[in-house]
Amino acid sequence: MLSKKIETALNKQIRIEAESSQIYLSMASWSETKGFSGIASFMYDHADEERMHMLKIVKYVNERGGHAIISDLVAPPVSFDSPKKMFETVLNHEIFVSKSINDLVDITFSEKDYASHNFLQWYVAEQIEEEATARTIIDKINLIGDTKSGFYMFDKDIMTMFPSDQE
Ligand code: OFO
Repeated sequence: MLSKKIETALNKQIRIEAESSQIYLSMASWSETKGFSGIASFMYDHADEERMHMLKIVKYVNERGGHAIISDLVAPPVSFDSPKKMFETVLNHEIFVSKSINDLVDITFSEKDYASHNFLQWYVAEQIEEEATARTIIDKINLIGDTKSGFYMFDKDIMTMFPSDQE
């Protein structure tokens, strides 16, 4: 059985993961309207991944005798100055999510809830990967600079560089 404190913290994380999914969906839509179809596919896939992150917690909370709450969400930004700015937003967002997961892990220690601690290890590893992906993409964009042909190649290659793991 989950303690109230853990249940509340996990419900907060459910909301954060759902908002992450909406942020990536909004980025996908913006990219698609700008003709960046490769970046759009990457973002659509990522929106699905974030939904899976959310669902895993929903199921876990209910399985442990809590009640997963599906709440309203803060609307994501709808447009971005450039792909580079957009990926900087991704990185900052993932750093924020990592902090939230770390705070959650801290709470599992103070509540002596080792099952939840164990459950969250997957998220700890996933956050390392997500931050690294965003950093790598920003590095690549910096390498390309502002050239149209470079961006054309980048847009074509992004899905092969970062295939979706659907998690
Ligand atoms: Fe759920 O990993 Fe990104 O936000």
